[in-house]
Amino acid sequence: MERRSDDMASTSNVLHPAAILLSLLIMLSSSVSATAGYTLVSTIPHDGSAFTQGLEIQDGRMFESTGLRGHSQVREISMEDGSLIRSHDLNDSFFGEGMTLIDDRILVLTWKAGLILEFERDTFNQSTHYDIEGEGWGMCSFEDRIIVSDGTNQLSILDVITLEPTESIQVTSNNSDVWNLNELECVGDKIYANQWMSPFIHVISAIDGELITTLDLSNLPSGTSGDTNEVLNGIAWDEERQGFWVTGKNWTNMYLIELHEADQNEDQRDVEDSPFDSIASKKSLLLASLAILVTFAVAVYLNQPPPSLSAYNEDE
Ligand SMILES: [Ca+2]
Repeated sequence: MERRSDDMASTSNVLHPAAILLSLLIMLSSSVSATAGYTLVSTIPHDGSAFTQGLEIQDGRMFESTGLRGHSQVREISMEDGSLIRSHDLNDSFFGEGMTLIDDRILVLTWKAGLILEFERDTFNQSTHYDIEGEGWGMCSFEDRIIVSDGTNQLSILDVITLEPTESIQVTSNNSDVWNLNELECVGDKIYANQWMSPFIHVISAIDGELITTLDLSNLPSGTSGDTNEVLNGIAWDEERQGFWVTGKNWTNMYLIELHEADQNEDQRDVEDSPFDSIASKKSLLLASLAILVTFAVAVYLNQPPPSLSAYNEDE
């Protein structure tokens, strides 16, 4: 018993080289999955009465969909000063959600009505509608497919013409599901997703649903009323300015940000309040803890007390 307790004591004081190496490998792997950074490029006003659910830019024109029954609209917004150019009220029974544009079609999701509404882009006249299963939260589109979120960890893929579902993507991060996916933006081979009730935008592979990185926008000034529903929601890619416009529900500003997905921008470190605020930092802490546990387990498994302690035991 005494020898065993001595051996156990040795593992807590002396690290075997293999254990140290393993720990370093785990620590290094944790530093690879960094949080994305950003640079704030421009700020313009945003209608504080707009419960933003969808945001998209097409050919230098910005469109927005808003929610809440009796207040849901599809709108066109000036990208110069954020002013309202025109709007169309949705039926009072609809709670508007995300939106996307395909050529001259504007598609607007409804939350629980099981419908996607289609409007003519230049008249805002409703042209048709499509049935969907379940809830509608966010939407974006590539040339050949539409992506729809429903607040879960699943993204549905719809045909651009029929809006029939063709398949789905499960969004994961290191085999853990990523939930509450909301407003979306499709750019290149990636899907950018607001996470409901968080300041995060997740960057997701459109190929396999794997989380690539996460952007923490908690330092952007948000809504002014203190209402907890005033969360970040709304992301649109500005092709001309090569940045993302972001805003939130009832936010009074919109922000153009340049995204640094590899966290190579030192400025971002100044933007973050605390390293413990970011998902990546939390992940690093988790992995560091795991590294310590693995170190301990390997040392116990190897069961090799240091020479000094072995000598002490032999002397006994
Ligand atoms: Ca969008």
